[in-house]
Amino acid sequence: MSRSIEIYGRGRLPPRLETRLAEAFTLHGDPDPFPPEDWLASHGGSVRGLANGSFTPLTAELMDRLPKLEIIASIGVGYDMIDVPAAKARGILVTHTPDVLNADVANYALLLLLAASRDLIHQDSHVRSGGWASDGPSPLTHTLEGRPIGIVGLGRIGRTLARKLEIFGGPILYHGRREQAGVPYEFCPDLYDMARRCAALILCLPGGAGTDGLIDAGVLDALGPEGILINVARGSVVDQPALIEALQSGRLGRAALDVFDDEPDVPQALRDCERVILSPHAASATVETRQAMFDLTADNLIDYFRTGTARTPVPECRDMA
Ligand code: NAP
Ligand code: 8YV
Repeated sequence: MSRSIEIYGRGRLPPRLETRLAEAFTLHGDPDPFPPEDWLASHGGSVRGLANGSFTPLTAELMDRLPKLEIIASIGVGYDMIDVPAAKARGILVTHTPDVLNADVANYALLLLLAASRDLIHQDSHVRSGGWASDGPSPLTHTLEGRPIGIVGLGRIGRTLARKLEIFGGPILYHGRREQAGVPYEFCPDLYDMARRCAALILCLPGGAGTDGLIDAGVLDALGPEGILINVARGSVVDQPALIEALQSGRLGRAALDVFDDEPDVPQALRDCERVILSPHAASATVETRQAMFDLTADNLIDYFRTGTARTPVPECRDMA
């Protein structure tokens, strides 16, 4: 690979990715989360590739300051923080890291579902606090066996999760913009109807303008006081104030959230709420899966500059790779 190719590593790159990119290219680290004027003036004109953390917004304005940019390699499968139409309009290819994280993200959704339904956090504190010894066992919970479970977004992660949910023996329903061919699960075109029928809803769809606030007060009410909401997708897909209201009032049973509106800031009202399990966007955070994501990010950049073709362009850019 050629050292004459300059790559901009945005956000704090993980060491494994940094090492691979530094071996192949001239790698510029991020000066501060946002590049100051003097950095842009000295490097902006020569950067040809960019590795972007999936929480870091990448705007048209920044692309305009990088006139030689050819490829943005996003570290993660969700790319809602990148202005893809603006990138395409400038001839910039965008790649992401699909599939390599399906199993661990699905496993984490399952973990959150089981923990919420069996009240695991409270069971743990009941023992630690001495409550078990002083007051006896904690209240009974509800089983998931044979209960209907709904997945919103039956894509790569959603399908992986659906297969794992089959162990509970209940109906698996899904909602999306269209029915999927060849899956043994029931398609529900009406999200409210699906929420009414399900014991739990698990969100596995992309963030961004098309899904903003899709899970609104009506969906939460349909899920109801015994219902469980699991979000491993993006905070933006849920109306967060409506969720807080539904949890506080008991109109929604429980929630377990890996993602939030304004990460890493989580509203105090959620942090104070006993009906919710909170997780710091950790669904893909295993050593093995993160290594696979970092390697795929590096491979996309290396392959692109070696052959002109990247391994995993985002769907909107497949005609460019
Ligand atoms: P995917 O294969 O593209 O699947 C997304 C699914 O969402 C598709 O089946 C799509 O079906 C559905 N969908 C899209 N727009 C929709 C809408 N407006 N309403 C309802 N359904 C819609 O993506 P994936 O690889 O499974 O990843 C899904 C998302 O998970 C990512 O975009 C990311 O935001 C999130 N994620 C989070 C973590 C984490 O750490 N918590 C890790 C990885 C991924 P239709 O086209 O039929 O509607
Ligand atoms: C990661 C994610 O936490 O892939 C995604 O869309 O949200 C997660 O896998 C993130 O990408 C880490 O960079």
